[in-house]
This record gives sequence, C-alpha cells and structure tokens, in this order.
Amino acid sequence: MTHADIAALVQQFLVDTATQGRPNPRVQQVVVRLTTDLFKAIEDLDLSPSEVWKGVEYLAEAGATHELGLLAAGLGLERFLDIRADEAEARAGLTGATPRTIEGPLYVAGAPESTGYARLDDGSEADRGEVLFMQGTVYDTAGKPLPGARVEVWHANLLGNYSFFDKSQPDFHLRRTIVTDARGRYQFRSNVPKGYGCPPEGTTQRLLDLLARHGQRPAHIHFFVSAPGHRKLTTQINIDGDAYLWDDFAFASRDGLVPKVNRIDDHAQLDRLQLSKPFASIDFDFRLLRDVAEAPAAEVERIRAAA
Ligand code: MBD
Ligand code: FE
Repeated sequence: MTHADIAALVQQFLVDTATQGRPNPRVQQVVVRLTTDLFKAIEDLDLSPSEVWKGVEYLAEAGATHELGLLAAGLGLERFLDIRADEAEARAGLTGATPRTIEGPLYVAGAPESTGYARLDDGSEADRGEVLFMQGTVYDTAGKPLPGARVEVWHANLLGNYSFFDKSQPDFHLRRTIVTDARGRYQFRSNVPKGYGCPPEGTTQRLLDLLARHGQRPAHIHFFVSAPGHRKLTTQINIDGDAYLWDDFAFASRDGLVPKVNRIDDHAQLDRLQLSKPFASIDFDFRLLRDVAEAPAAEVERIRAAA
C-alpha cells in the first residue's frame, strides 16, 4: 500500500466517521497523525500481525506495571521535550537560568515543608552512607536573591530506591520542600545518593536488553524550584565522579549541573555537627527566569503521585 493510500484510509476511518457532533479538532489532528504514522510503519517495516500485537501487549504491560514514565525517560522522549522547551525559551529571548533537566517518574507531591533548612534522611543509612550538606541561594537572572522561593528536593537512597515507590522507606523519606530564607538561601542535610537502575525484571529493562542498552542512571538529586512571578525550574544535579555520569539511560546529564563535591574533614566543623567522619558538601545556586507571556508554560501538567 502507498503512503497516500494509507492517508486516505485513515481519513475514511477516523475523519469521515465523525457524524456524532463536532470532533475535538486537536485530538482528531493528533490521532489521525499518529495512526497514519503507525500504519505507515507497519507497511514500511512489513510488521506481522504477531509483531503488532506483541507491541500492543508490551505497552499494556508497561502501563499495568506503572513503567510508562520510565520507558518515556529511557526512550529519550522526556529529554526530547526538554530540548524543545529549551528551544522555545531561546526563541522567547530567555537566557541566564540554571539548565533544566527531566523530572523523571518518581516525584511525589506533598512533602513536608520548612524554611531555610531541612534534613532529608532519617538516619537509617548513616552507617553506610556519606553525609551530604547541600546549600545555596535562589536568584533571579538579574542576580537578585529570591526569599520565599520553594525548593522541592527528592532523591534515592543508597540502594537507588525512592520512598513511596519503595514501601520499605518511611513516607517522604529523602523528600522535602524548603522555602528559602530572607536572604534567598536554602540548605539541606542528607546522604550522598547512589545511582538508579531500572527494575531488572521490568518491561523497560526488557526492551533495553533487546536494544543492548543498560538502564542505569548516575547518582543525582532532583529539584523543582519555583517563586511567584518566575518560571518553575525542573532540574537535577549529578554527583561528580559517578561511572555513569555521562552515560545516563535517561539522557539527563548536562553541563552546569555537575557541581564540585567538597570533602570536609576539618575537626572544628565535624565537632560542631557532631559527625565522626568527613562529609560531602555541595554549593549550588539556582537562577530562575522571569515569567513571560511569550514562552510556553513552564509548569508541565502530568499525573503525579501524592501522599
Ligand atoms: C529516576 O530516578 C529518574 O530520575 C528517572 C528520570 C528515571 C528513572 C529513575
Ligand atoms: Fe531520579
């Protein structure tokens, strides 16, 4: 069948049948396009019916096991949306912000809130982990500190697992919202996280195996940073030195998001913090873009877990 035949067929199936009132034009446009592209792929690749059903069943299983968000990250779909968001901001003349990078599928809304400082970990991994202090200032792109900005932070434990999705951790373990203080500053204490690996028996890893790809992410910490009148920033920092730093299966590593990790072994500091081992310290400032009408919304609507 030719591509023109396929386009005519989709028109006949999905457009000529719109006899029950007015179709939603955007939905119709998208469904017609995607169906046409799928039919063309089946034709061009000569997919067998068994292969087509295998694909349908794969997506059904990925959905049933809640791995479609993970698949979107691994296929580079989420990174692709970021590249387009960067292009849209560049077209609107917006520059000077902290680079964005993907949200990923593991955010949970409703984390405990505090001003200035929070401790993220409950101490249960203290014997195996390295203590981390991370601190900085939230600025606008003109360099003005933003008091009252919200820094939502979340990361994995030392096994690469995230609370809520990993029910062995307490609610909101390694998840907090820190409101910046009068000088626009935030600080938190936690443990230096470890990298994440896709569930080895999951649908995403099954596909990655067939593509001869790994499903590993380097150690990272996620952030939403928001302030009134400013564009919400979705980003992460990476822990420098991770073997997967520039080999992330989700393509989220970016220049500007790999801060130096300082090792503090000064006795006065260790005593003051009642720590018996040296700890890691990361200084990282966030710079937010002013809200403007010309750029697409920075807030992405997507169903998120809430606890
Ligand atoms: C993660 O922790 C993550 O951040 C992404 C993008 C995908 C899977 C696990
Ligand atoms: Fe993550």
